[in-house]
Amino acid sequence: DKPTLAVVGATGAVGTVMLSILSERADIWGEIRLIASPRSAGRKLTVRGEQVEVVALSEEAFEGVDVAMFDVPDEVSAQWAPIAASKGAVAVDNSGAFRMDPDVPLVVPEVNAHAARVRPRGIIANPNCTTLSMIVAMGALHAEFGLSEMIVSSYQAVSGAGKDGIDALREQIALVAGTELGTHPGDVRRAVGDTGPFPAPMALNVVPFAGSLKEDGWSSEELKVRNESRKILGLPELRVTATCVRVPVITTHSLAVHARFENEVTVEAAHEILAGAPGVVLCDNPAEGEFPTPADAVGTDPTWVGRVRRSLDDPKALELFVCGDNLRKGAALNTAQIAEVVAAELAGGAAAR
Ligand code: 11C
Repeated sequence: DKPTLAVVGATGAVGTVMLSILSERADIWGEIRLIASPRSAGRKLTVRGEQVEVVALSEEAFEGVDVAMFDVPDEVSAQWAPIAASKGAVAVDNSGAFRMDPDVPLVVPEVNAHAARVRPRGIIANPNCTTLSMIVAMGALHAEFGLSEMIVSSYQAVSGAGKDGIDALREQIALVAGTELGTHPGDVRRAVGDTGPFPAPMALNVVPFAGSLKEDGWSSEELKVRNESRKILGLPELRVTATCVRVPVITTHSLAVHARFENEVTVEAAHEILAGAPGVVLCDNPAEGEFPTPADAVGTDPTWVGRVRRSLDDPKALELFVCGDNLRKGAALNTAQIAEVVAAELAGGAAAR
């Protein structure tokens, strides 16, 4: 029998992308049950070309479910993923609620698929989209050269803040289009007025803050990049510094990475590794204007890597620019891939709980 999959948060920004990804990938699932808040119950959504009615989140909704994906806010996952697990499902959670729990593996199948098998709580966590947008490429380079430090600057799309973020940027672009704004201090801010979920205008601007403020001036996003990279790569002492910046892009996060390794590196060797790494596309020919940009990477599955250079002052360090769709590999696709790893394991009969 094919396993039963539940998608919790089916109507949200990531949930919507999830339904199209489930419709595109190999059809390994029996029933796909769509679960959302009671206010969305009864709506019909299309998955695998069929209309499926959304059911309200409840304990009974998890009856007979083998794998339950959660694309919901942290507090909803914190409450409901353990309930799904207690009902016998493996919960694959895309929120931040369990990522740093030592009893919950944090999985990127191209990097550490093996970790998914050890899940004492019956929960597997999916990383933050910013970490995910670079970690497949960094995992491949680490496997060859041994990573010792990363200094990261992100250029994050507004859809990382959900549908409200997309709506805010679209409205702001409409307000500034065709004007001469952007030439005097504060003119864009006054024209835009309410900045929505962002702490400053997003149109005609870049904003050096994403997430919430944590200790010593770090943002939650910057700490997630550090902590999650360490856990996924199995390098608890890895030196990681991130500065997370929001840019006026709808979808696809970009990151500039300074990566230092245990061993000397060459651009040629890095190119060869990246070109052969599953889930990575090398796009690095600046003489021909070829490098990744969010406008070209959006809607695609791989991690796009370009601008690979060896640091001029350090033969052990590389500079690179990476783009990844934050709603696909950054969220829904990675969750779907983890669920597929679990389904394959269940089919093999190897219980891991
Ligand atoms: C953003 N990366 O771009 C965030 C959104 O921990 O899953 C995802 C937050 C998370 O705003």
